[in-house]
Amino acid sequence: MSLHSNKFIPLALVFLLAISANAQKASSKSTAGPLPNANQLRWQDMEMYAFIHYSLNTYTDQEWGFGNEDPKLFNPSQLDCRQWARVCKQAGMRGIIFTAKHHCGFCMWPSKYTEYSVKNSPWKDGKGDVVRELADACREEGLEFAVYLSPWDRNHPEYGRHAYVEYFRNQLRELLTNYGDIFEVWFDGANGGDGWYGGANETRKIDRTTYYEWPETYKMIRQLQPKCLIWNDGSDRGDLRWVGTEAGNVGETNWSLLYRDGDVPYQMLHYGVEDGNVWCPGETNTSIRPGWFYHDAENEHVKSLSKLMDTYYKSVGRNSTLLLNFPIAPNGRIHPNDSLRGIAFKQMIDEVFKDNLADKAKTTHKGDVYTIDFKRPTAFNRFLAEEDIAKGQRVRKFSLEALVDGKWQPLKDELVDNGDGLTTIGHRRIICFPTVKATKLRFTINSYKLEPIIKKIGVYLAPELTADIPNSGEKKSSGLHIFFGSPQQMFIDWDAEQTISTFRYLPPQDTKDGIVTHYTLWGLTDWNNWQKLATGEFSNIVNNPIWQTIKFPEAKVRVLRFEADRLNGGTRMGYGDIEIK
Ligand code: FUL
Repeated sequence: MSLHSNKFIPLALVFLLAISANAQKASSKSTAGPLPNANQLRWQDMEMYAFIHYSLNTYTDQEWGFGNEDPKLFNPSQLDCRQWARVCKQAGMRGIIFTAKHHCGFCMWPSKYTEYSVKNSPWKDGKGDVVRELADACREEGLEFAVYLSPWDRNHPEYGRHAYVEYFRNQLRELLTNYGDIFEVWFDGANGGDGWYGGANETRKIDRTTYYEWPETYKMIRQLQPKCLIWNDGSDRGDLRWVGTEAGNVGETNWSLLYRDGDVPYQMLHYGVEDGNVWCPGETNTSIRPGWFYHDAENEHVKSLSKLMDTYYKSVGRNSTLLLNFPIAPNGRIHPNDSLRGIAFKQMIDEVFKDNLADKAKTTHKGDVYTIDFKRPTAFNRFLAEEDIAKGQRVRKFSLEALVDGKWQPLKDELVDNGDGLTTIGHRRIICFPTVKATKLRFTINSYKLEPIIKKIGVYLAPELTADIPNSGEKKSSGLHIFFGSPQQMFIDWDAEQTISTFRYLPPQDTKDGIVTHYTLWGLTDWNNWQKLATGEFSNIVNNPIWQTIKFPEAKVRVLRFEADRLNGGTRMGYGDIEIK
């Protein structure tokens, strides 16, 4: 029973329950709950691995292709999978998950089940196979290899009917049979509805819970690759779960458990469930730059080192793994801005954790209290603890105190907004706080499901990282004159005619209502004739609410009208910022 969830328990009873809970912490009947299997344990130890997004989108400057893009666009001049593997390795990644097929349906290997693949591209005269080259490069670099195969396929004529499910399974069989060991399969749940679908050009929605016949597909995966982990976004329970956001963080409370059945709303994805009946740990996925695919316009927006470190603490440091995306540029290589930042990221992790101050101190352990005695005042700002998760995830709550000038001071996690953030440990928990100079550190486990088994304790002094500003380059549109003609029409007017060719939209950052998913942009010079400048969709804007860029042929306008043809939710268009160039 959770004391917090029931507002109607009389106060006296709350008090009694609290006393008995405190006295016992874990009752004799408690269990640790479900345990991880060998695959999940091995996966958790990988800690960081890379995503690579590369497809026709790379050549059309899109995040989601419609399914009718020409395979001839795929003709990289310097495609080099070894460069990708080397960069990922130096960035501390232990494996690579590759977009073998994204939502547009274009296959990066010459599948025998479709013509929509590299075999009809000019690259290597149609004889190339990117999946093969990357699988080989990973093996050479000692990295594990995995595939992303989008269930939603905007190219396939049969999408939405049973025949497509057979096709999808055939493709998966090719990937799981011909490319050696695959450590994970990634089945993205996105389905925006509309697509080319072999020329039908229509909207096809499916029932995520039944359409793909996952149990049958899972059986095939287990047979072909018994060590492969299944990632499936909220549908039939796989071995791993999404954490509900692509921003690169999981909840500070992060249980590796879910309920076997039923829907998985954001709260469960982000925090797991304490009394879940199946082990389903969270994998934190995010990109090293705003989008998943490469866009020239984002070259100066590669995430800063402090942002990447923040992501590390909020993923690996919160009982999760980090799946960090590196997009491939049109020339077929990882852009130098991304590779340099990735390598600096790994160096910074090594720097922070190179010297465990607890190793030189004396640690005593009495009951649920660990005391680390440094003997003399010692500066530190990071605390790390690991549970032996093979025996389950047990710790609910702990506290940390530093002995400074003879007084015990409580420490809290500075990366959380509410409370002290000292909840759940699991595979690894890292707590960040401002530097203290203390002679002792006290770590007390206040509440647990079953007697905790702590495998490791670490205390570190991380260097200050103040030089870079996360999200630099994001400006406020204070100079623009914006007004709404109706709830879904934004007007921007200038005193004098402007020559423009780019419109940028930052969706609202604090809500998913009002996010524009489909738009039309109009320009006006004379108050009479509206000229259509652009129309389209903002792909993946709901899960990844980043700046969206619309480019159009140069136009002279006095007034611009930005219309929401579709909103994600709500009735009013929302925005975080607008930029026009
Ligand atoms: C999303 C997809 O729609 C994006 O395009 C990207 O592949 C990301 C990793 O998952 O949901």
